[in-house]
Amino acid sequence: MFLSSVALATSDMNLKIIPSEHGAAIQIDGSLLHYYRIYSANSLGQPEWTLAGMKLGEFAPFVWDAAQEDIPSTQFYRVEEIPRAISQDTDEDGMNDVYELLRSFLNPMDHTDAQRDDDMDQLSNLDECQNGTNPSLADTDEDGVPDGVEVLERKTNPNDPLSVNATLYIDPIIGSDALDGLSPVVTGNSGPKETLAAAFMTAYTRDEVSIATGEYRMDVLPVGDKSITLRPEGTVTIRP
Ligand SMILES: [Ca+2]
Ligand SMILES: [Ca+2]
Ligand SMILES: [Ca+2]
Ligand SMILES: [Ca+2]
Repeated sequence: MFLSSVALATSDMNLKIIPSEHGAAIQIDGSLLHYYRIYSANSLGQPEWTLAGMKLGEFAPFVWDAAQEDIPSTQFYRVEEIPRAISQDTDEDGMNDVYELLRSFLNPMDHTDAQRDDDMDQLSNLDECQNGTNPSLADTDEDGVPDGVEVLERKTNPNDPLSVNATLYIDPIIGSDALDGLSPVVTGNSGPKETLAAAFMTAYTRDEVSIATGEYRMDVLPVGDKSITLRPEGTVTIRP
């Protein structure tokens, strides 16, 4: 393996070529305050350097081994040092390089991971980055309501467990179980549920259920172990 390295950065970063089980590797005397972009080229005269890898600085000198990264070994390498505090977004996917490097399932050189939903909570990884939620945990604040439901449906704070409370509405006249239950009036997909069962099924613990005047059937109510507050708004009759 033939390695050459040219430091681009403003600091006096120390690079060394060291032996590795694949031939040779670059040892970077990095710092925790920086991250590094490693470029490769087939000849030093080549005008375009190709981005071959990225790595966070570590406490001690660390090694970047081209063979382990599946990069051809007969190349020249160049290392660029960038302060973490002014992280760039190399793949231009909206998530900055340091955010991605800190999470092993993200790749700062692949923009397609921004639209993936790795924890299946309805928020893409980019949405999670922008909302400050955990992209590998479906319910960041552990209040029982998934991140996607909080951000997209309820407009509650996904990072505050006390923001879980929502009022669900039921109305036997204007309601429909196809609506989301989050509004007392019908606008688009929003509006009251029609049945007690549908409202209780949709509710999360610490929600209130506002029950409009009217007659309701006593369904088998799927409350489970939820703790829900019921608020009758007038004369509510429940018949078998
Ligand atoms: Ca990115
Ligand atoms: Ca997600
Ligand atoms: Ca999440
Ligand atoms: Ca939550």
